[in-house]
Amino acid sequence: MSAGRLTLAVQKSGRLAEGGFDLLKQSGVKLAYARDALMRRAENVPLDLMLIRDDDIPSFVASGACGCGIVGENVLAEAAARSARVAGLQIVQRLGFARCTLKLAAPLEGPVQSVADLEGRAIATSYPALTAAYLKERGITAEIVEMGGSVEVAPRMKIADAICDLVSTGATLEANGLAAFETVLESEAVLIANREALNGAAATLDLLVERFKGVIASRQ
Ligand code: PRT
Ligand code: ZN
Repeated sequence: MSAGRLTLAVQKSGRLAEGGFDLLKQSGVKLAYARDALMRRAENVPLDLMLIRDDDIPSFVASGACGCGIVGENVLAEAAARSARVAGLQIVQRLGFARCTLKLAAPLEGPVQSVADLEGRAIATSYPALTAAYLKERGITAEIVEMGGSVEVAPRMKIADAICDLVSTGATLEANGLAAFETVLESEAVLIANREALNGAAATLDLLVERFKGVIASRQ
């Protein structure tokens, strides 16, 4: 990371990458061609992109490896529940894309139809810290089964009685015979920053935020 240049962590590929690159393009940021798979340099702004998995973005920003990053609130909240350093990061700007909701869901007409029915049951999720915090707040004791993906198959495979997973259109739940009964977290992409790790590039962050705001306003 060179002094005076801002490093922005962006998902390498996926839903956040798509929206993130669109936003940067519409904000007038021109990226230089690069063979480097990890870093992309902007030509017309003192900005470098670091392309990583979305799950790694909160810790890269918290550690100061990147001054700022674009991440889903779901990933940020899960990481913040595990790390005080991540919990101390600031959301600088809400970005209005990659909207989704972390929901509790269970098989239609099964024994779990409400939060109270979760007592003593098993819940599959990729968000164990958020799920545990939610259950604790409601005084419910349940087993959390952590899964890296394909959480929606867990009830059918008898791995769990319910799931806590991201929903956008609801098509995945429907295709798997599941119905949502509770919202745990509403999420969208957000710009997070570590003000202590800006490396002399605070003005670039301000410029980026102003341009992002302009693009977001023009979309409404
Ligand atoms: O490789 P990497 O770890 O970077 O990518 P990833 O596979 O973890 O993430 P990716 O690209 O799938 O999602 C990145 C972020 O996009 C998430 O962390 C959310 O902030 C946001 N997002 C928005 C979503 C969805 N919508 C979404 N629908 N992330 C995942 N889903 C999945 C969900 O898990 C479920 O399997 O889509 C399915 C449900 O979609 P519907 O439309 O059928 O309801
Ligand atoms: Zn991920």
